[in-house]
Amino acid sequence: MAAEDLPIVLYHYVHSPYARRIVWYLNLRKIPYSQCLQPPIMPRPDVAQLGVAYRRIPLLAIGRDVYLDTRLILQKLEALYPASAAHPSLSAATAEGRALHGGLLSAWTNDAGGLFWNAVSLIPAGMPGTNDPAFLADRAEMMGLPRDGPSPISAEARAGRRPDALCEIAEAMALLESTLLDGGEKSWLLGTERPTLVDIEAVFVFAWLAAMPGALPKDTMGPAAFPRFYGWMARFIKTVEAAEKENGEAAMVKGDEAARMVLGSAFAEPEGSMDASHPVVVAEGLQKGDRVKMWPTDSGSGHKESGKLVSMSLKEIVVEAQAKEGLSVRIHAPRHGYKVKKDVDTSSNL
Ligand SMILES: N[C@@H](CCC(=O)N[C@@H](CS)C(=O)NCC(=O)O)C(=O)O
Repeated sequence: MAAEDLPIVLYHYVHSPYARRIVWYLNLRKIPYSQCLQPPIMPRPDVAQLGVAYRRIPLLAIGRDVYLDTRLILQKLEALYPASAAHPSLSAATAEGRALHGGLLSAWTNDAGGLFWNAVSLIPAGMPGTNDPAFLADRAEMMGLPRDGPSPISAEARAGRRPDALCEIAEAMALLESTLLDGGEKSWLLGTERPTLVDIEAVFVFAWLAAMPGALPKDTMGPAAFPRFYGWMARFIKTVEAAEKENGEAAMVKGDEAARMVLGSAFAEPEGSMDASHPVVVAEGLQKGDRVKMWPTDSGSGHKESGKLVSMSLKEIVVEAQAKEGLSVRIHAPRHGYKVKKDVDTSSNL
């Protein structure tokens, strides 16, 4: 069965800037999907019943394959849903554009110390929900810290980092203003007629901040300071809102229904194989079928997938894990930012 015929389920919550990347993408390409809304803090039993330990948002299931991390999710959607008149591609047509969205921009925005992490420090003190002790304890756990210790994202801690974070974000706005948005009338960063993945990669952190009153100082970092940048961001928001309206809201499914959809499906991809020359495969002596643990290294590292290693390449790690009722799912993570190790605990599933 072609991937296009399988159900897509997005597990997310609406305020997640990472989830917005996927919602924008799906709407711009008019790819139908269902959404299973999740609480903003753990536990997430809807995800657990798939046999998935990952604690971050979003996750995307295509049939019985579950994809972690928006960087891999976007690549997979591009590969599994080839461009057609009904679903136009968002890939860049040029090598420079593909280099930007194929890794350079996503490292700039996502990796430790990148734009997303600085943006977290700019969340205004009074932002609803962010001072809730349960939220702070949850996010401390996500960062591998004691739940009851001083929070690295309390309003006070954020205020301490604010000046440096403002510099990082201002520098990033100035870079776009003076390079990709410089010169001539340009709607999108690559000068294309429609937005591309480059726009999605570059805009998501800024769009999140711009929607939080008080996050950015208007005088020094507003439209007067960066007119082309703000014009581009406003165009992008307008375009994705129009696409969302045109497609209608994605069907909402509860956790049990979502699990039935996922577990009752075929796999979206063939099983894949092990790249025998992969440096990690060689160093760890990994083989297909090994029982392994797999986890992200930047945050949420305490939540480790546990299952059977299915395939590994320079781009991706795939582990088969036990879901409910004796069924399994294949969990895909990008190699960048993830670790896989042989599991010495033989009581783990599969
Ligand atoms: N690199 C990941 C980052 C995802 C991420 O950090 N998501 C945030 C929400 S925006 C998260 O999961 N926060 C903790 C949580 O919701 O449990 C990706 O691209 O998907």
